[in-house]
Amino acid sequence: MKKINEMIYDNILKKLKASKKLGELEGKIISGEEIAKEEQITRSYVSKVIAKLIDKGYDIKRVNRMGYIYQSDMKVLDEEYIKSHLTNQRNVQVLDSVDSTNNYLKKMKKNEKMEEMVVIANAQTAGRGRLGRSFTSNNASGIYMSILLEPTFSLEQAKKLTCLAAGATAIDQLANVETKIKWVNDIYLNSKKISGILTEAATSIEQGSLEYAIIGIGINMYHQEFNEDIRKIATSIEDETNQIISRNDLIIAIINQIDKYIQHMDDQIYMDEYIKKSFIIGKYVELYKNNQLFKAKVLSITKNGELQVIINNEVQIVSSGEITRMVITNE
Ligand code: BT5
Repeated sequence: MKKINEMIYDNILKKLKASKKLGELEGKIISGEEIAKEEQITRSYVSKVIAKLIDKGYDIKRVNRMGYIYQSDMKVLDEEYIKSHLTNQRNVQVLDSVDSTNNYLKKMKKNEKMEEMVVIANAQTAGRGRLGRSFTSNNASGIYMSILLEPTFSLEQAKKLTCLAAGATAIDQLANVETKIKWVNDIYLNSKKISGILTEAATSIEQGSLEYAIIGIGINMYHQEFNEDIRKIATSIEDETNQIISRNDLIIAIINQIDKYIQHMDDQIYMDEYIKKSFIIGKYVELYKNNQLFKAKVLSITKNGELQVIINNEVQIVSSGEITRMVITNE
């Protein structure tokens, strides 16, 4: 799409916002023709600008042949607001669209010396899960963010960052729900997945030390039409609770909690939270290890975030790196 003129974009947004009076749920209807005339642009240009606003998270209803109704900016990401509410100062960048926020930080890190930062995208064109799997994140209905961390901790501790991020209870507090964790990186609400975490790190081979770590977090916030495969297993906070939670507020709460956990990493409080929320303890599972299938019963999760299981009457410890897939079974 051709770049949209910023002044026209701002004018249209202002006009839409002004149509809604304080205390009202939505603004009055504004016709596309009226906007086009005032801005001296075509109606198709108006509809392009509206599409862009919707992509950014503005709630704007299209009314067939009549125009547009402005509803709210509750879902719109606000760089400055997020930045000013973080306990630990760090740079925050909001993007309209990117292949993957994890990739973006990795590329930036390669090209320049960069301090700790957070990048958040309204949409990802190639959002990634673990082991080459993909994460659906193609519109502004979720949080898709990556946090770049400088190593204030060891490589051993970095291996537990996924558990640290998953143990963060910000979703529960803000949405007043009780989420559960499916080892190792999936967060569930009412038996469906609402969030996934992808932690990646760069190490120095010579020194055997950590160069940096990236925690990537995807959260389904608002209703969206998932494709058939995902629909069966995924849900969003809105679908489960009927609430529209501000993405900005949840982002702030998550980052602040992660920072707090990192500050007290040695205490491993996060691991207690992680274990408490894990729903696979006591369950029977099928584990895929080196393409081989093992039937197991989960006994517990260790302080290192590994799974303690019984396989063929023998107690074994398995780490997430060894397991390519895990399916919960009845027995
Ligand atoms: C994950 O992997 O769930 C990790 C997802 C991490 C996404 C964030 S977004 C910001 C940052 N940038 C990235 O590129 N990634 C991170 P995994 O456990 O491997 O789960 C992937 C599987 O979850 C897929 O194979 C689908 O079955 C399912 N899935 C895909 N999209 C989903 C969604 N939006 N909600 C729930 N499940 C989904």
